[in-house]
Amino acid sequence: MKRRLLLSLVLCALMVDAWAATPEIEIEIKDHLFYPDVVIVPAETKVKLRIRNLDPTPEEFESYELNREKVIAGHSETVVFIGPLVAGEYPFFGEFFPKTAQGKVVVE
Ligand SMILES: [Cu+2]
Repeated sequence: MKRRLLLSLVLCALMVDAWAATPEIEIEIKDHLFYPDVVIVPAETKVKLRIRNLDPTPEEFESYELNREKVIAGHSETVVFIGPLVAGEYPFFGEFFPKTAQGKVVVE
């Protein structure tokens, strides 16, 4: 019983540590474009994307390669966690305005 408690305390500490170390990157959506449209992140690292939609219309952050899909209401923000990923390029787009809203995550 005691040993189990100790183990869960250690696991908990590790999780807090990993969470605190998660790098955060901000992406803005404005006039149906992503700023920046190229996001560079380190390989094998979990990354937090904070996506801020400055447009009055909703947008959906979507990426087949990242296996992520999330609607962001107008004038609001959301958080999407990605990774850990191997080096490469992972395109994303705004599903509601796919002609203009395009970008990619470059993992290196
Ligand atoms: Cu979608």
